[in-house]
Amino acid sequence: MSAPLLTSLAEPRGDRPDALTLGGRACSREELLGAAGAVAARIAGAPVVAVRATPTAETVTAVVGALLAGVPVVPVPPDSGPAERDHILRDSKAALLLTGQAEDGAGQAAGPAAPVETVPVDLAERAAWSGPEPDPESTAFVLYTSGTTGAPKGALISRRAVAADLDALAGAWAWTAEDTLVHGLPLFHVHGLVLGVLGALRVGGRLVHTGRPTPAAYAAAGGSLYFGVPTVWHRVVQDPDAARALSAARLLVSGSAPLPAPVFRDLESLTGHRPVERYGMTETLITLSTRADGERRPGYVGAPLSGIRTRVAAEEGAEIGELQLTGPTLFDGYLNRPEATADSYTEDGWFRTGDIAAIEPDGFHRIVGRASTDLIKSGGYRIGAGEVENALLDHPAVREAAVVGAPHEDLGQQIVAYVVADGVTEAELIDFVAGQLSVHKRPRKVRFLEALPRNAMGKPQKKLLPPA
Ligand code: MCA
Ligand code: AMP
Repeated sequence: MSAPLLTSLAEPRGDRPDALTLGGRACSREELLGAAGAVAARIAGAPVVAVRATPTAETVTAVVGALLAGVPVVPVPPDSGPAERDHILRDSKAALLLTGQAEDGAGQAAGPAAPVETVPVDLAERAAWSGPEPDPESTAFVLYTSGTTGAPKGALISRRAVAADLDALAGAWAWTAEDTLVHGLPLFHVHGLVLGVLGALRVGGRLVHTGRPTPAAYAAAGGSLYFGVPTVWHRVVQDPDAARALSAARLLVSGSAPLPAPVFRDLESLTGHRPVERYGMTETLITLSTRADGERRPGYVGAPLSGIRTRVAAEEGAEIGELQLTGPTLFDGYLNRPEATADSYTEDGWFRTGDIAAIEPDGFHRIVGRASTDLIKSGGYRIGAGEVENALLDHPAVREAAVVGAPHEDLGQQIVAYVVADGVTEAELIDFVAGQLSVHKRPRKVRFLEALPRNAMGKPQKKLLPPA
C-alpha cells in the first residue's frame, strides 16, 4: 500500500533553493508548500477547481494547493479556444479557475463563456496547511481526454491511483531524491503533470521544467533523468551536440507514443543510453515499462509495473489482440458518462485499452497499434478525429469533413483534414481549429474534395480517401 499523497507532498525534505525550476524561475519546496498552503486555504471546500495549466511555478502551486485541500483539479490547456475550454469548464462544473497573477484566465474566450471566477495564484503568499489527509479514494484529477467521437471526456483519477503509479515508477526507474528530473512537457496531461511534477515532488528530487522540450534546453539543463515523447527524442537525435550532452544523465525515458526503433538506436549511439520506454493511458496511468536495472529493447514497452496485471484478448490462434488491464492505477470512470465508462470495461472487469498488443514469452509487451484509426497520436497528444471534424463543421464554409492521422516522421502521425467547402483557404481552416480547440489539435494539412467517399449507406469511407 502506497503512502497517502498529501503526506508525500508536504513531508519536510532536505530543502534547496532550486528544488523546482520552471521557465527559469527557481523555488524551494518550503516556498512552494507555503504558497500552496495559501491556495488550499482559499479554495478549501470547493467541489472542484480548474487550473489554467501553463508550464509555470504558479500552475504547480495551484495543483499542490488543491491536492493539499483535497479539491479535485481540472487542468485546462492554456491555449484552448472557446469551444474546448467551455466544454471542460461546463462539463466539470468548475466555478473557480486558478491562474498565474498576470494572466487573464477568462478573457480569452469569445462568445458566451462558461461562468467561472478567476482566482490569481500569488507565489509570495504563505500559509501553513494543517488539514487532514483526504480519502485516498477521492478524486485527485479530472483529466479531459479525447475519444474517437464527440467532445473530450473527463477521466476521474483518484489519489490512490496517483500514489500507486508514482511508487511503481520510482521502483522501476530507481528514481530517488538524488535525481534531477528534466522535461518540457505540457502540464495538463499525465506525462508532464502527474509523472513530471508530482513524481519529482513525491520522490523528493529536483525538477527542471524547460518551458518547451527543445534539444538545446534539455542539453543545458544538466539533469539525471529526462522525460520526452518520441517527437522530442526524434528532435534530440537530429541535434547531435545536444544529444551528446545527455550522456552524463542516468536515464532517458520515452513514452506517450511509440518510440521508433531508429530513434532508439540513434539515442544509444549518441548518448550511450538505451532509453527506457513505458506505456500508459490517461485512464490507467503508466502500466508497462522497461526498468533501470533491466533489459531495454527497441519496439518494446517492457513488463507490467508493480500491481498491474495484463492480458491480450486475441482471436483463436492469433498472437495479437486488444490489451486489457487491471490494477490500482486505473481511473474511476468518465465524469457524467456512465455508458462510456461501462463500455471501457469487459464483463469480467478488465479495462479495455483499445491498443493492439502482443506479449512475448519473457513477459515483454509490444504495442502494435490502435484498434480505432479515429484516435490520433500526434506529437504524443491524443486527438479524436470526431472532435476535429465537429470543429471544422462549425465553420460556415465547411459542408463535410473527414479527419485522419497520417504517418509522419517527426510527429508519429499528423492530422490531415479532408473537407468539402467553398470560399475558404487551408490556412483559414487550420487557424479556425487551432482557435476553437487548441493549437495541437489543428490539422497540419487540409485537402479540398468535391465529395467525401461514402458507402451505399452514405457513411464516409476514410479508407478510400486519397493520400495526404
Ligand atoms: C502554430 N502555432 C500556432 C498555429 N500554428 N498558434 C496558433 N495558431 C496556429 N495555427 C504555434 C504554437 O502556438 C507554438 O508556439 C508553435 O507554433 C509550435 O506549435 P506546436 O504544434 O505546439 O509545436 P510542435 O513543434 O509540433 O510540438 C511538438 C511537441 C508537442 C513540443 C513535441 O507535440 C508536445 O509538447 N507534445 C507533448 C504531448 C504530451 O505531453 N502528451 C502526453 C499525453 P510556441 O512555440 O510559441 O508555443 S499522453 C499521457 O499523458 C499518457 C498517460 C502517457 O503515456 O504519457
Ligand atoms: P493518452 O491518454 O493521451 O495518454 O494516450 C494514451 C495512448 O497513447 C495509448 O492508448 C497508446 O495508444 C499511446 N501510447 C502511450 N505510450 C505508448 C508507447 N510507449 N508506445 C505506444 N503507444 C503508446
